[in-house]
Amino acid sequence: SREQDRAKERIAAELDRSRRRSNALTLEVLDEDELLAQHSPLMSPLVWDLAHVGNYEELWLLRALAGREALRPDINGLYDAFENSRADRVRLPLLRPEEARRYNERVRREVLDILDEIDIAVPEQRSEEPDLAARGLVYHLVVQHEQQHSETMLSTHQLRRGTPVLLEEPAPVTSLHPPAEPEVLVPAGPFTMGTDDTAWAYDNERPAVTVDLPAYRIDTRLVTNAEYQRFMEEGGYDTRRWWSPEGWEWKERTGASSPAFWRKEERGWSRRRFGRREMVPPDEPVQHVCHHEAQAYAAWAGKRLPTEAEWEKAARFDPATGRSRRYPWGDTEPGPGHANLGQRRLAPAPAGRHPEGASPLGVQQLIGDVWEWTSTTFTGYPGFRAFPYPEYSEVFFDDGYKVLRGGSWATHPVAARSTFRNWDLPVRRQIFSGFRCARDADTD
Ligand code: AVJ
Ligand code: FE
Repeated sequence: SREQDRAKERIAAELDRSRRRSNALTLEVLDEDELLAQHSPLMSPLVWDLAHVGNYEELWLLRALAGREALRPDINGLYDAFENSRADRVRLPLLRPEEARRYNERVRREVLDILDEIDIAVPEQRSEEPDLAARGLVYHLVVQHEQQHSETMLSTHQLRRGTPVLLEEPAPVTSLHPPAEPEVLVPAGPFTMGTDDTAWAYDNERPAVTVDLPAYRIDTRLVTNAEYQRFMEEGGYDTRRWWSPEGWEWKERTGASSPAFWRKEERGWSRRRFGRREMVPPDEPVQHVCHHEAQAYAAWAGKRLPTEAEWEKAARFDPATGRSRRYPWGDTEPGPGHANLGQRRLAPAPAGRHPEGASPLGVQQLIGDVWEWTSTTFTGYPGFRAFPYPEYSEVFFDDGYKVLRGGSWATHPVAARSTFRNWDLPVRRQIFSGFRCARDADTD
């Protein structure tokens, strides 16, 4: 059908776009030694991510969906994230960069060869159960997976030492329209959290559930570098009462006294960003803070982190209709005017750069810029069913991982929506993480 043809054209285009970005972050900018090297024990060698995305594509689109035999049974274990930890991957007999390129190209050729034959229509018997092929779900998962690894690769680039290799578009020269008020009141009442979408959503976003929240206030903007510096200058890192017990223990153990990659200069604070040293821009949202730092800042500010449900209600709920939207601005897909996504610039944008992306209540920058820490531990929604495999999200439930929301400047638009859930350990800060604060409605 015409509709399927169009959906398949989009799939082919998105697959191609993800691969261009994966290659641009690896084969095109670093030599073999750098691709094979481990730049940090927190991250895989870049050549692992590169072949892993191809191997994942082979697993889901050739073996699981089309029933093909394994192309390289000998390598599947190497690229299984659960068999080998990130720190150990450098010692595996990984495909060399040129072999990884050839392997990925072979997988992709076969994927495109059979795309025509796969039926991705919505089945007659409309089932609410997810199905690998229907609505293109498994293709969309593979596209999002590779885009997520391109963000992972960027974290590796940020940790890497040596000559800078990444280029970025210059910051746009536009006037800023920051929110008029620092926070908004979100009225009490139920809203729809999560989704029943079985075309793009991951299992952990399903099913849609009604959540009734008391009224609360949430910041209309992200916490900036200047604001965070005030916390630092007022002794934030030396004042135990702002920190949780685990947070204080983390701070004492690591000796942290600023966001990651910052350094004190005579003229103020500088930061290293993809190999270049620059002064910290005061108006940009703070990033590379861990959950503990975000929580301590919020306590110092007389506020707290939003819960995951509070974040999602702020990002979706339209008080005029009572309906939950897909994005803060509505249901249309993100364009460059809505949000800072997709690695166009390699940094978050100051408040007011994307007023078109505001929520109905006037909250800005919910999508893009920085992943926002919430106070919620990652778990399944009531009625959760693992799909297509428990290792995507279920094995991380109730294990101390904190939920992050909204996507960062490094997130591709196909993996950014108001129901999308990310998670990481509360001590991690190599990710592009920041936060905004919230508070109960009845505190002044
Ligand atoms: C959702 C970012 C936590 O990187 O561990 C990539 C995404 N899952 N490959 C991760 C993912 C499998 C995941 N996060
Ligand atoms: Fe992966």
